[in-house]
Amino acid sequence: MITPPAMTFREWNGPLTADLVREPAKFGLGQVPSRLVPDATTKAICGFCSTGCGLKIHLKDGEAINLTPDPDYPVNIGTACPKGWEALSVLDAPDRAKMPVLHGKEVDWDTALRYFCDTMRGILDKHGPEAAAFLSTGQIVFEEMAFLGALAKFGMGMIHGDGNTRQCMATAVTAYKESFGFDAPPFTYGDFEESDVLVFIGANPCIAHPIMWQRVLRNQRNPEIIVVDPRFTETAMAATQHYAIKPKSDLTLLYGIAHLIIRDGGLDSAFIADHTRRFDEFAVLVADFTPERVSAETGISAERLVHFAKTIIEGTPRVSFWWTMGVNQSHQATRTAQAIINLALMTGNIGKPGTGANSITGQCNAMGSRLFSNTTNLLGGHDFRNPAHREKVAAATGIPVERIPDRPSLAYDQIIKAADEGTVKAIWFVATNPSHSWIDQNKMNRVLDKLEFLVVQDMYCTTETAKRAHLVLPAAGWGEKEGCFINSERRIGYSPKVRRAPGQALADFHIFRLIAHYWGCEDLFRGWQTPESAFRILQRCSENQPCDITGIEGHEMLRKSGGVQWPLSREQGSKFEVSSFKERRLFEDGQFYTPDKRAQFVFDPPEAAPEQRSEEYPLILMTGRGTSAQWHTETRTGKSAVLAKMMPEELMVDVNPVDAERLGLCDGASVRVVSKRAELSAKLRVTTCVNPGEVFLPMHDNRVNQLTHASFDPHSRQPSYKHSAVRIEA
Ligand SMILES: Nc1nc2c(c(=O)[nH]1)N[C@H]1C(S)=C(S)[C@@H](COP(=O)(O)OP(=O)(O)OC[C@H]3O[C@@H](n4cnc5c(=O)[nH]c(N)nc54)[C@H](O)[C@@H]3O)O[C@H]1N2
Ligand SMILES: Nc1nc2c(c(=O)[nH]1)N[C@H]1C(S)=C(S)[C@@H](COP(=O)(O)OP(=O)(O)OC[C@H]3O[C@@H](n4cnc5c(=O)[nH]c(N)nc54)[C@H](O)[C@@H]3O)O[C@H]1N2
Ligand code: SF4
Ligand SMILES: [Mo]
Repeated sequence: MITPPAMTFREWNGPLTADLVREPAKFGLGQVPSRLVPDATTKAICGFCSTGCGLKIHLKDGEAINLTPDPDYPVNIGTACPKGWEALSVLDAPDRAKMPVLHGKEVDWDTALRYFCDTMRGILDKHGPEAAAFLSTGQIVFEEMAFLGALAKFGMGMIHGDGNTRQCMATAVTAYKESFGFDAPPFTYGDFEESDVLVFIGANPCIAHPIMWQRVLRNQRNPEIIVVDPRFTETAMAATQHYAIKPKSDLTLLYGIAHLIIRDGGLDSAFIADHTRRFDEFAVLVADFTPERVSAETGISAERLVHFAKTIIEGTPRVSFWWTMGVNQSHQATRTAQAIINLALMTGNIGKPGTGANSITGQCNAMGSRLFSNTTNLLGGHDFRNPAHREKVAAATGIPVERIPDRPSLAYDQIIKAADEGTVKAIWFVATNPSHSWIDQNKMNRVLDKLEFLVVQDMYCTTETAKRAHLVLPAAGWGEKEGCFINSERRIGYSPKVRRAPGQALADFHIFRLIAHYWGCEDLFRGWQTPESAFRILQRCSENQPCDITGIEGHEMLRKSGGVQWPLSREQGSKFEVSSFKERRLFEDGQFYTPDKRAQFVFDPPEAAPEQRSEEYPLILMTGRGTSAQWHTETRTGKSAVLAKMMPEELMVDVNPVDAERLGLCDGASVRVVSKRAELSAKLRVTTCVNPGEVFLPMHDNRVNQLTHASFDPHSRQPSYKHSAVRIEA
């Protein structure tokens, strides 16, 4: 039992019983914790994007009062973007969730947790294990994410649970698994600096990953920078070549480039023969993608296509390919990502400095969610369907094997469909705000309103989803709890607790421990006392997997070393020295994770996007990030006065001058943007940054997803947020 005066940050995450929720003050909740040395500095990892910047947190009397970017962290080397600088101020917002709220009334934790367990159990007992689901996030530390997945599935008996990473990274996961045999982004950020040619496809890092872009700017090799984006973005402006293709014509373009690389002698035949499979069939497919055809379908002239291919051929062997949501959010997203992978494989641009087929992740812990959320994959990148994998994870976690489901979850959209049809009756949302962020939002909200039980666990009580919830569980946020994130280059970084959460908000980790206790399954989770003990369990789950992290000596090693990229097996760990392990890329030996160690060419012919222009809706709406100061649904960044100055005051819709003239509208006009599903008002921004026939809206306004057309990639089930038909009216 812990005694209050000796309370430390670590111990807050320590043993917990129901006493805690009855007498929170006794356990230090509502008091300033006493361990931290006054006026000292500690190190953390930013909790917004997947760049994973290191921050120095400055403390006074045990509380974080300020922060500065960490000059010694290998990721950001002393820089941070506006969100990182403002990470502490958004914790002080007045709408922080401070108490559990049940049917609109504040209640104590004991009442909330009894209600949660009674209601969930009632639904699962009455309707079976498929009647309740959880939907989690890439924005909490992976020890918490794994705890949620383990608790819901192994403890409470759910089968279905997915996360907002479905909206974001599912495509890259599926593409890598099929092509490389495991979900394994191969790069290290050093590759930004070591490339001769960087190709960005459907990515706008100047806005979405500004500190990765800083790494590009450090490149001393005078690189060619190619951007493939229908819009003339900030990144396209900084590039040396911009290909403003027709929306969703990427697959055709990439096959056309492959065609030209074959035609113009750019193949690495030795690499293809020794390390890949199915190239010959791929070559047959791309033979039809002549420059003439590709030019007609993409809107890029044949001469420019040849120049694009020539740049890759001449840049080889140091060409790196980078992609983000312009690719992952498409009706043929997985095949498009694989068309990028195919280009890297056929030119041998993989496993060497400055190369790679590199998917940039989105949220601070998207990579952690891919490996450890226990949703699509069983903990540690395992397969629920594989009996040997279930046995292994049972042994590693001490959970009886019969409690591990023998099939993966339904995908997010399938869970929502099941809720619409009434088979899923309860959903528990943790750290995600789908009432704003899900595609075809009005439909989503109608489904949410049908649920018998909607639980939201969030830092703020005012999110669009929390407002619809029957029960809101108040959560501590970044900086108010400890644990690890895994960034885009597979770097695992530790972030400490440097603030006290407001009111009775608790770390998600604590909430899960309490639920295990109230549910009566805490015996199964004896090993999950603290984030660090959960980390140890997850290390055991990762053993002998491509993502093996058994060589990491706990959180302390991560704190001291500037983060560690996976894998780090026990054997590698025994030789670990910071200098030699600072930057590592995968596949240096040309050995992939497939059974025959060869990477696979995967391809399918291009198809048209489901919703096309019509007379009534003649424009294609694209959506995405607006400014580097805005984060998603703005629950956090919307609370900073500093960031507010860096974003537009009103929603602006970008329209080409040709369309504006046709509509007889001028810059700044008030307009309505109308799709088959809904309409919204916005200010017109007349700009050549979008092509005629195309318009753009930032995703941060909570009405934008009312317009979007719900279509999904068939393999990854990721929503295609960037292709809907609309019209504009005065
Ligand atoms: N400031 C800020 N930074 C963020 C985030 C944030 O909300 N705000 N979110 C984070 C997250 S979770 C993610 S996933 C990343 C997303 O990072 P990005 O993917 O870079 O951002 P997006 O703006 O969604 O989309 C990138 C580009 O895709 C283009 N695009 C649209 N349609 C097509 C197409 O058919 N083909 C091609 N080639 N391109 C197309 C858009 O014009 C856009 O410029 O950002 C992360 N970083
Ligand atoms: N139209 C359109 N829509 C899109 C996209 C697009 O490009 N266009 N992009 C999609 C993409 S890539 C993504 S990733 C999604 C993001 O969609 P969401 O996940 O819905 O967006 P966020 O605003 O990041 O929501 C995270 C929530 O978690 C809460 N939170 C933060 N930290 C914690 C914590 O530690 N604990 C708890 N319990 N809560 C916490 C925040 O307050 C917030 O409410 O949006 C998708 N939606
Ligand atoms: S680039 Fe990403 S990780 Fe770095 S400070 Fe900005 S939001 Fe944080
Ligand atoms: Mo994302």
